Formats: sequence, structure tokens, C-alpha cells
Amino acid sequence: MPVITGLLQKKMNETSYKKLAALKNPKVTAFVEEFARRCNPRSIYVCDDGPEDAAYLRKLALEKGEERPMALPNQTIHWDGYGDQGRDKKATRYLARPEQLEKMRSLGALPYEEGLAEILGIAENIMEGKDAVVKFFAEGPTRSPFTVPCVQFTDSFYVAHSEAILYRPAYDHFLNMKDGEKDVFFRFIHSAGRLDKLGCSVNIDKRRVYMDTKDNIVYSMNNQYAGNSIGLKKHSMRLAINKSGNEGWLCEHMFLMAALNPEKGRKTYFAGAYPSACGKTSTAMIPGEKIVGDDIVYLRNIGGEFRGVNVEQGIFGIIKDVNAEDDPVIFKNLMLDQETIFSNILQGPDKKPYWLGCGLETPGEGMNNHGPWKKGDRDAEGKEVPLAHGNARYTIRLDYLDNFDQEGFEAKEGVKVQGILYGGRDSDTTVPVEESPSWEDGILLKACTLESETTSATLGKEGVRTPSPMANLDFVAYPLGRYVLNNLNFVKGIKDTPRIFSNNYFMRGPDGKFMTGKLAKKVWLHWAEGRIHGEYGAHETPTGRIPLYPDLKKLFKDLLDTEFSEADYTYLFTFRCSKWLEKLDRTAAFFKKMDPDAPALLDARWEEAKKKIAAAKAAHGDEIPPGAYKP
Ligand code: SPV
Ligand code: MN
Repeated sequence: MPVITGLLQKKMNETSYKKLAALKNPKVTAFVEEFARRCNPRSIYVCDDGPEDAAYLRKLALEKGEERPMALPNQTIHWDGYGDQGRDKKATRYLARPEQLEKMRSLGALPYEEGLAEILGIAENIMEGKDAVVKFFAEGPTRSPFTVPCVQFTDSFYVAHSEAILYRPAYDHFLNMKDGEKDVFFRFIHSAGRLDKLGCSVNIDKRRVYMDTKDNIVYSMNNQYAGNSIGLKKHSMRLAINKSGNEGWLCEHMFLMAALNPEKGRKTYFAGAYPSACGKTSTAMIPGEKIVGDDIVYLRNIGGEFRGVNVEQGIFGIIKDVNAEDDPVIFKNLMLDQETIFSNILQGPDKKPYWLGCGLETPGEGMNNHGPWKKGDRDAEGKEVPLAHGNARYTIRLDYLDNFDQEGFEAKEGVKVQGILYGGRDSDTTVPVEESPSWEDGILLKACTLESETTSATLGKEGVRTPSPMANLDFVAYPLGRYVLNNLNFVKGIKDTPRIFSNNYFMRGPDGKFMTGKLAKKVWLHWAEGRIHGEYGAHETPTGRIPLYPDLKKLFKDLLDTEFSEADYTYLFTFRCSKWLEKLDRTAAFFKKMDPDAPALLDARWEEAKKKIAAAKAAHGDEIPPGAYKP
């Protein structure tokens, strides 16, 4: 029997105490007891999986002012502090044991003892006078080969409420754990710290997110923005990447969706990784297809098949530019009276939600993450405060969406993934869609070379390319070279390895304008779908295989009822040798910087690709139109 101390009895009511005791899990009890002592909340409420407890979290978030009511009764709004509007990369660190430290320095590691002492110092009495909550969740479906059980201890009812929307409940899963499994779960301790009148964390200078990948625990203090606070999202993802690396599966920063081909009676699952602002959500939500998840997947070899699950059950989505025209499915849902948390947008005097690019007439005043707001207001640095933040978000359950793939979401053994998409952003190098001839080539030439290019909309210089291998760099919790090797090795023993494709929706024409409309991604996806089923021919390029013009012309006509000219095709699918040589040089240099001990085979493969491209350039010129290249 677990020892439940007098301290917990003092801080819990009888129901909560009984729920904790019923788990008969000494490691859970010890975790709760330790942070009850260190953080010293006034009370601790333990949640089970029932709707009453989920409703209680929402009610408390409202009562405590962390969320506020909106015009529609089921919607609420939350504000993160003015300086807590995105993931804090600088303050997010790994606590590395001596044997891990050197290899994890480039990922932001701190010496274990030093970092732990600092974060525990910050945690001391941080919840004094506040109420805390303990809730159990699972990453992936419960009772499945994918399940990672998690326990969250937080003093933020906004965080707990968000998690209740975003993750599968798992109190019952903990209750039914067998003796041998009881030690294996992730632990998250979070405090928003002291709050101001808007319900926002005040001590942002003491904001820290410290992760111990060896003991699978994350400490997050003095923040609320979900990417900093929610244990189950990016903290859990880093622990899962480490765990999967040790155990031979994968945790990837990917959506999971199905391309539908009703004519042929096919449903083909794709997973896709895109750095931010490269089209990830819009690909997951292509009209007429099905979505399983939009952010994180676990991939496993199950019975020789490549299978994946969505780790989450909701979306924490960027709201900017969600409007009736560009994003009709989400927009419609945000106008309905269903459980929704808006964050960092404007609450108008009519108590309705307004955000940047919402396509509605917006009021000149209201409340936002700056407090009471009027158009033209300036912040302490003299910068105009926009009506909402560019990283403002909405939190909803996925099953509200008409295009939600319930079947794929519920499958305990996941869905069979047949295609992987790696989508970057550049104006002049990567063609809209290209298939890799092999898994290995896909990982080394498509996934590792992913980059996103700054635009005039982002701060800093235009046209700068940021390396973003697998779109996962912020979360890779062990040396990058080994992570790539694990990706390469993952398919050993898999019978039907998925095809890998690259995407780039952002090619610009000679006039500097985008070459294709937002919906063209449906055509690239369906070309990939057809290739998987052996349908289309292809031209070779030095890096892969590209579509033939007549196939795309027909797909544009059939799927979008638009014309696609041969001139546009030729421009978009021209292989640009020098641009690719530069891209491979940037990739190799980046890996050298991040992981000097990365296996030699990575460099060797990039050198080999460069030789092939240099030879192609010598034979065909710098810009090789589709079909001209002969290997
Ligand atoms: C991302 O930035 O990749 C997100 C949002 O999905 S956050 O929760 O901030 O990580
Ligand atoms: Mn993400």
C-alpha cells in the first residue's frame, strides 16, 4: 500500500484523497507529496475522468479569472501575459546528467545539479495561497501499444482545462495499471506563479522550463502560454522523443490525415512535418480529406506495419487568418456555441471574439492580452498594440470538426501510414512535390534538408533560410545525428515502408508572386496518393521523381476545376542545381554545428548528392527543365 502522508490528507478533501489512494501507485503519491511540500498549495484537487471533474476545471478557471465568459456560453477567453506569447526557447533547458551534458550542449543542456537546484528554488512555496489540481492523461489511445501515461500537477485551472480538451483522460488507465507498469509515466509540475488582475503570470523573469529526460519529469514555472505550460504538449514531446529513441519507435512533430479517393474507394494515410508557417495545419485540413491530428504523432512498427497515432485529441491552433474564406471548417466551428478557449485575442464590447485576419468588422476597443485596449494604444516600448497577438490561438476538441476521422483516431493499433510529407518554405529551390526513391533518401535529402525562409512578415532580413530538420529541432532531446540514424533504422523489418515526398507551397515566379493558389496543395497530395498506388509516371531529377505535366493538368481540372499551364509546370518543376548545392552545404554545416559527432554516413550521402547534382549541371546546365535530366 502506498504511504499517503498527513500533508496530503490536510490539503485534500476526502474525495480527492480517496481517488489518489485508489491508484495504489507509490510513485504517483510520492510525486504529489513532494510537490505539495515544495510548492505548498492551499489545497489539491484530484481529478478522475468523469465529465463532472472536467466541468469543475472550467468552472474554477472562470471563478479564478484565468478565463472569462464570452457572449456564447460555452466559449471562454484566456490571456497570457504580454511577454508570455510564445515558447520561451532560451528558458527551456534540459537538465543533463554528467554523461549527457557535452553531447546535449547544442540542444540547450544545463548541468543537472545546478539546474535542478535553481528550478526547485523557484518552485519553493510558489503555490502558496493557491489551489492546485492533479489530473491523469494519456498520450495516444489508452490501453494501446502507443500509450504513454502522464500525470499533471498544476496551479493553473486554465492549463488543466486546456489539457482536458486537448488530451485523452487516463485516470482509469492508471487505476488499471498492472504492478510491473506502475512506474512508467511522465510527470509534469507546473505553476503559473503569481497572477495579475488579468489572470496572467507576473514573474516572467523567473520563467523556466527544465526537463529531465532520464527521470521523465518536467518542471515549468511562472508561465501560462500553452507551449510553455502544458506538460502534455511540447514537454511530453521532448520526453517521448528521448524515450522513443531508446526504444526504437518515433515521436514526430507531424499531422496525421487521410487523403480520400472515393472514385477508387481508397483512404490513404499521410503524416507530415512542416516548420511553422509552412502550411502544416492547412495541409492537415485540406477540404474534402480527413484529419486525425494536427501536431504530434507516435509511429511504431506493429506486426511489420508502419503505424501511427495522434497523441492529442484537440487542436491548439493559430487563429490569425482563420476566416470564412480561407479556413471555413475552423471558422464555422469558432462561431458555434461549443467548448472553446480563445487565447490572446480581442474580446469586443459585445463579448464576441475578434482576431487578426478574421474577416469580420473589428471593434476599436475591447480587452486583449494588453488589458483594456483601444486602437492606437502603445506598449511600454512605444510599439502599437495590435488588436490581437499574431500567435493568438483557439483550443477545441477535434471531434467537433466535420472532417474528423473518428475511425483513425480511435484505432488502438494506429493507422497504417503510407506517405510521409516533409514541407518547407523557399521561394526558389524546392519543387512543389517530389517523391523520394527510397526511405533513406527521403530522410537524408528531404527531412534533414527542411528549411523555412523568412518573409517580409517576420522580423529580420527577408529571404533568410532557417534549417529545420524534420521540423522537429526544438524538441529533439538527444544528439541530432543519432536521431537521424533512428529515423533511418526505424523501417528495418517494416514490410510496406511509406513513400516520402517533399512539398514546397511557396515558389515564387519571376514577378516575385506566389505561383499557385492555396488549394494547389490538394493536387500535390493527390499526385502523391496516386504514386503510392502505382498510378502516375514520373520524371527523374538528381534528388527524386516529379510529376508529368498531363497528370497534373488533369488533377488541377478534376480536383479544383482550374487550368494549369505547361509554362507554369515547367517553371515550378525546373531543377535548380546551384540552389540545391547551396542548400546541401547549409544542411551539412548546420549538422556539423549541432552535432560534430554525427555519423559520417550523413555527410557522405550529402556529398554524393552534390556530386550527382554537379554532374547534372555540367551535362544539362544550371536550370534543368522537367524531363531533360537523364541519370
Ligand atoms: C508549435 O509551436 O509547434 C505549436 C504551438 O504547436 S506550441 O504549443 O507553442 O508548441
Ligand atoms: Mn507544434
